[in-house]
Amino acid sequence: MRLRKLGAIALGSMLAGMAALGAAQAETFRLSHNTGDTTTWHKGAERFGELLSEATDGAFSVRVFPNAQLSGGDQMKQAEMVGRGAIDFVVTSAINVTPLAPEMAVFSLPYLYSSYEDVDATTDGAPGERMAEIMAGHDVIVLAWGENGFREVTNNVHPIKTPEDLQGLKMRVAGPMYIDVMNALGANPQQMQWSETFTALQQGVVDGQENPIGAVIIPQRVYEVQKYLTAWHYSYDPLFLGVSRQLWETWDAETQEKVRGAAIEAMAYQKQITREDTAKGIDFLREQGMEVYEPTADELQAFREATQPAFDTWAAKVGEDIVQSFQNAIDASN
Ligand code: X2X
Repeated sequence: MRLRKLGAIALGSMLAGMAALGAAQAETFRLSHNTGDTTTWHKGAERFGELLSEATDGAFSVRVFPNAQLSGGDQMKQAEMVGRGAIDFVVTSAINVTPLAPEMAVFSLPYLYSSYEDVDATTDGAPGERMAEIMAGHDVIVLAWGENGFREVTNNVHPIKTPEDLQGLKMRVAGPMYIDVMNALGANPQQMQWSETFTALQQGVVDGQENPIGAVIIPQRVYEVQKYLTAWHYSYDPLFLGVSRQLWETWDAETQEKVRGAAIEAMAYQKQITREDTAKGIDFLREQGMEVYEPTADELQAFREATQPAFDTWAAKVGEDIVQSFQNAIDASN
């Protein structure tokens, strides 16, 4: 009797274990991004995981790794790792893939865009498709565009109102194009990982940096270590959600549709919260004690002229025809 009961218990727990195994058969994919876990990048990535899990009735799940952990802290290396199948998904910004695909620098050319309408005309149109094809050539399938945003400059030395105010400032930059832009403005640029920048600002290793307000500056509390912000809108940076081609090609068309659908919805959400947080961002930053300067049209023109040499250098690297296709889409939207 006793033995029988024990046997029944053993069988019961074996069955429970098998059921748990069945549930655990959900495939878990790894998604890398290169900002902290408070940003709209992270929220968009988490939303993608939820939507994908729903769309596949729990068969797929996503684990999000912030701060470029999966690429040893190197934000520029993520896309290349996705390309060779070492990482499944990535949420990253165009700037970070320029070592792999220099054409992606087109989005961030200084003063290419004047408004969100301009931006949307390119990411939602033929230029966005063309850039996705270029990324597919590097085995990264772009599933949807999101938003890092218009990049604004902060520093701890003095307000920046003219290009002369940047003279000699030590500026942290994310990638190679910004080295040329900052040099054109007379600053001393230094390329650095984003995950190391807060400490570098805090310790005065650099005087300033530039990043979007809603997606990065506010959620990563840059205002705690920076006094001055100038809303000069000098460069735009899109995000994209991408998947490794190797993984993508293991799925049938129906599954691919589910994955793409989840990505589009998640990035639409990410873009929406980024724009909302940016719209209320300047007031918030002032409340936190930052001195925010909003340049006049003439002052913006002076920044535009000063950065023109860097625009020209990078337009040549990107390819004139790509730059032209972006400009055409922007003109058509105005
Ligand atoms: O490193 C940056 O400045 C960031 C977070 O905006 C990018 O990934 C380009």
